[in-house]
Amino acid sequence: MKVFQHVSDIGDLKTALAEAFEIKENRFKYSELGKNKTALLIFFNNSLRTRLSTQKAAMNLGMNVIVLDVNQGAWKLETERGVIMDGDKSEHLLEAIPVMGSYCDIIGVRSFATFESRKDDYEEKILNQFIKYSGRPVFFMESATVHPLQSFADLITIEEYKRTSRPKVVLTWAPHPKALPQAVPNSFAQWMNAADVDFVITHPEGYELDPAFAGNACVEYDQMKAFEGADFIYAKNWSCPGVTRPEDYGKVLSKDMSWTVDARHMAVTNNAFFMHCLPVRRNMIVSDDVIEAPTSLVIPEAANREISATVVLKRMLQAL
Ligand code: AN0
Ligand code: CP
Repeated sequence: MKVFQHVSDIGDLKTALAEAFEIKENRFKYSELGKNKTALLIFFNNSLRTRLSTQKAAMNLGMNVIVLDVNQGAWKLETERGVIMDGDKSEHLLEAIPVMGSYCDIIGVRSFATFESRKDDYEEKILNQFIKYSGRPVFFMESATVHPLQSFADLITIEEYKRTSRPKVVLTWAPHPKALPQAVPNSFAQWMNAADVDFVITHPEGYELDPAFAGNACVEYDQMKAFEGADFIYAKNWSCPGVTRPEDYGKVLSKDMSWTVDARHMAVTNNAFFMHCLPVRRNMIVSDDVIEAPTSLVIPEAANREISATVVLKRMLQAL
């Protein structure tokens, strides 16, 4: 595997899940594979889980790890070609990327949507430059439009906890004070569409996900109706994807607190498990009682980030 961006990059999901459970059984099984290989993890944005779980995954495989927080200590980077660099940016991404590539064997990058241009975000302008100029395999640690390590961990979690062969999985929008990216719901939709689940998306009008990710998934605008009989509730806020009105891209269109997932919502489900990628704002996205209930999977879900990252790095090491 040279790029880990979309669900298609991981190939057959049953095989990927079998590999995940093999690693979960013994996470050090491939501890010789990464000997004298270096993973470089580049963060343009904050992180707790991705930072720790991906480092742990690299260490499971015997790799060396370097972490760079671009905004803390590195030179401020220009990303546009052709600009006269007479401002506060000291270095261009076009030099920085191959330099970073020269110090490692595999690169992971986190670079969120900036919401400045829908086109630039959805064309993955930053990550595509890493793919093009680093000379290394690149895995996405949440880009402008996708968060595949999260979705793979989510799939592993659903596989572990499902009580029926084809569970009903509901992705629900929930309110949040600030504009958040669409990367998590985009990837979750893409992975659920590829998995053997009954998948439903619910959100207020205007929050329609890009069809490249939502595919043919069922969209139900009545949240309570969507929750009926659900086996898994996956909550997430996202800002306007700008599908129906491009001028609204990245905007907060609703703060409707009736969408906060609480006991009233969970009561109509099939005693559903609650999932969220974290970090989560309590009593905005989900009530205290729902996230603290025995049916809340947020901690095992986060723990599975180590497993998804180990599988992805293992595949990349095997293809070096
Ligand atoms: C980010 C997001 O919504 O994409 C990261 C989630 C993993 N969340 C925040 O910025 C709060
Ligand atoms: N879920 C997730 O990616 O968390 P971090 O932003 O803390 O890495």
